Amino acid sequence: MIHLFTHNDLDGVGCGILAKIAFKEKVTVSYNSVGSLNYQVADYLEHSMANDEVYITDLSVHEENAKKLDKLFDQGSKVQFIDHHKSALHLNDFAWAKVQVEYDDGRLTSATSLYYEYLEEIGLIEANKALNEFVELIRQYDTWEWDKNQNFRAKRLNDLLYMMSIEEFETRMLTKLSSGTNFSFDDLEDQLLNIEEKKMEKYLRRKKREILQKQVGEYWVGIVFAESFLSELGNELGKENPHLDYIAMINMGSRRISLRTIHDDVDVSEVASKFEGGGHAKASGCNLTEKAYKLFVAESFPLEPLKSDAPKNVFNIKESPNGVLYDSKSKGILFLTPKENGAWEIENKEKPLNKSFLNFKDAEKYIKRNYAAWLVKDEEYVSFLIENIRRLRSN
Ligand SMILES: [Mn+2]
Repeated sequence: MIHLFTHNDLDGVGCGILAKIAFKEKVTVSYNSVGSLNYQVADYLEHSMANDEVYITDLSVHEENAKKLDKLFDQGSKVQFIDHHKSALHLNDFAWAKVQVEYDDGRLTSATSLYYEYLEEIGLIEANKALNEFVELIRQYDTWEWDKNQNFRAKRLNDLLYMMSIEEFETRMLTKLSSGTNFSFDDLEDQLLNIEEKKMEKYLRRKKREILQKQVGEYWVGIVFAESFLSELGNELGKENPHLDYIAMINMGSRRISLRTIHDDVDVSEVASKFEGGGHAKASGCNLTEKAYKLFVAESFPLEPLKSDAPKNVFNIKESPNGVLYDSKSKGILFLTPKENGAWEIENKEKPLNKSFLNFKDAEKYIKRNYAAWLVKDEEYVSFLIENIRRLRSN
């Protein structure tokens, strides 16, 4: 038998689909989470037969499994490991491993693109236009190149996977790819994706109104209870609240926290490591441990959600040379005014705060963090300016 062990995300499933095209019914594909791969591989190695072939893609094996695979390889079995994660580069010491993070031209690789090239090279798969497109969409999704290229087809392909079971997705893709011409979504898939997008927009709007802010350790954190569309939600909340260091999305059911940041000087994998977790600098996850529960849930429960900035203003806009008006529950009205050399000052209910800020961003960060202030609507701004025009002119 031929076995493929691969990741259960789009890049891993892409490898599974390629294996089914190459080996047809001779291959058994097992989709794994990061946590389950080594158990599955160890279990398989206990029962493997002499003429079995084993492929592992998009996930890394630990030392013990690597040694066992090496033994199998030495005995003449077909073993091939293909991955694109930096963390697996050390496995290149083995003759059966191919780990490559980027191509010679600088583009990042994905497991699906590497596996596709491998299968083509040894003549097990024949390249065609549909397959090229399919593999490239997955590569762009997995490396986030789609975001830079605004390649929404890549994003939609990933969304489609999460809207159905892996088996159903496989069947659909295999049918689509058998035509060999262009890779495109059919009407039903387009409709499903449109409905899902509407659902997501509604969910994000609701969650944006539920965000709380508090200090946890050295950082200011935006906290929201959520369990769906986490990457989109984390990204939007981060962009909408640049005064927050990171966003923590709490799933009470699974007792997990997802952490996201848009800032280069914040590393959320470090935060996650304090609560039995880890990941990347910009996106990571951890357990809702007792300590985390106290900091993120119990202490935030009495807080009120943040009010968002008025979205459609023409006059009261950030960095306006005429000044920018905010309101807050604890301090009342706050008026930010530009001074010479780009500095900004704040007055609170007509009295200066006696603080000067290097730029608008710092001034806004200060009132948003300390007073949970929000940008008021144009109407309020205009009446404020009319009422205060004399005083402001004489300043
Ligand atoms: Mn991958």
